[in-house]
Amino acid sequence: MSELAHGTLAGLAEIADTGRDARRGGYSRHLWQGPDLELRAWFTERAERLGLGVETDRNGNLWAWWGEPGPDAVVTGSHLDSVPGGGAYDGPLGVVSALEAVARLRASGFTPSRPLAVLVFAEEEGSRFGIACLGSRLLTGGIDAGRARALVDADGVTLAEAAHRAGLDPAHLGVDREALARIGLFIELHVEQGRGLIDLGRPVAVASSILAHGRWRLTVTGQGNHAGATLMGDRRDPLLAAARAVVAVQDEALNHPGARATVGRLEVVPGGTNVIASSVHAWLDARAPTDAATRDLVTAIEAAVGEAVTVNGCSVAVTEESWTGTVTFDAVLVGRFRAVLGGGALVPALPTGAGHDAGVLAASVPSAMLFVRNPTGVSHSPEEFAEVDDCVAGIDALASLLRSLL
Ligand code: HGY
Ligand code: MN
Ligand code: MN
Repeated sequence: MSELAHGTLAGLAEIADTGRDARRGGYSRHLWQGPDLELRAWFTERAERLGLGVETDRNGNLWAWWGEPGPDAVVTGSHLDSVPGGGAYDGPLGVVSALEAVARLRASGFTPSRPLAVLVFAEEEGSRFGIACLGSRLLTGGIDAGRARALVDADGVTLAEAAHRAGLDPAHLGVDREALARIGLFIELHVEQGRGLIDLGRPVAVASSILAHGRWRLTVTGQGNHAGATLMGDRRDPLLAAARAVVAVQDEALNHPGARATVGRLEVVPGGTNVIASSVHAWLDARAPTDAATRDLVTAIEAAVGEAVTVNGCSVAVTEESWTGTVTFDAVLVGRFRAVLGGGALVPALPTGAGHDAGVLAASVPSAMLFVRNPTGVSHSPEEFAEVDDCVAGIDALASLLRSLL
C-alpha cells in the first residue's frame, strides 16, 4: 500500500499496520478489541482534524458531523471492523472515501444546505459476537436489545459486558429512534466483492440489490471417547458427521439456482488430538436470490444434514442466528445517482451477494451504495484489492453525489 502513502488515500496507508494478523494473513479487527479501538481513535482524530464533531451513539456507532447534528442529514460511511484475516478495503475504503469526499467539499468552499455526517458502524462483520451488521441492526431495532446484550464472544464475554468496558451503558443498547430520525439518506461506498465491474470494464457501480442471507448454527452431537481404546465400529464421532453435513450443504446449494451456502467455521468440543469429539458446532451461511428461495434452501439443508449425521450415529440441532431478507435498493434513487454520475452506460447497477449496513438501513431510510472495482474479484481475504485510480473514481463519484444532495 506504499503508493497510497500520499494523496487522497493516505487514510488507508495510515491504518495499514493496524490489526495485521500474522497467523492468518490480512487483518483481524474485531469490535472493541485492540485494533478496533485504535481505528476508532484514528477515525476520531482524522474527523476532528477535518473540523467534524465526533460522537458515539448508544450502540457504539461513530458519527462525525459537519455542522450541528440535525434532521434530514446526508450520511455516508461504512465500517472499520473486519472478518478474521480479512482484506484492507472491505469497510475502511468506505470510511476513508467518505472523509476524503468531505475534505474535498470543505476545501472547495462548499457550504452544505443540510447536515452531513460520516458514520462508522460497529461490528459489521459479526466477527466477535456472531451477528453481522450488529451496529445497524441495533440502531434500527433489527435485533432485540435483550437478545443482543446476551450475545457472547469466544471468551464468554457478553455484549453487555463488552459495551460497558467500552464506556457505553448496556441498558441503552437497542433501537435509537432519535439517531435514526436524523438520517435523511445514507450512502455506503464499498469495494466490490465479486467480478461484476471486472466483467463490465468499469471502475464504479451503483448497487441494485442484495441477496437474502442468514446464519445458522448446526450443533452435531455424538459421543466423546478415547481415540486409542474405541474401535472404529463403536464410534459416534460428531466430526465425521459434521464432515458429511458440510458436503450435504454444498450438494443442496448446487441444487438451488443462484444459491450460495458455506460452512466456514467449526468448533470441535472438547478438541483434543487423542479425543473423539463429543460435539461439533458448525456455522452455516446461506444466501439465495429471494427470501423464499433462501428459506427453501435452508429447509433442504436441514433435512439433508439431519440424514447425513445419522450415518455416524449422531444427531443435529439447527438454530437460526440471524436473517436478512432480500434488499432491493430504491430504483428511483439508483436511477438518479446513475444520472448524476454520467448515465447508465458509464455507471452500471450491480447486484451483490454480500451483506451491508446500507442493506439493513434500507428498511428504515432511503439508502444506496457505490461499488469500486476489485481486480482480484476476491474479498474476505488478503487478496481483496482496489487500484488507486479506481478508488479515486469512487471518491469522485461519492463527492459528486454528496454535492448534488447537499
Ligand atoms: O457477510 C457479509 O456479506 C458481509 O460482508 N458482512
Ligand atoms: Mn465483509
Ligand atoms: Mn463490508
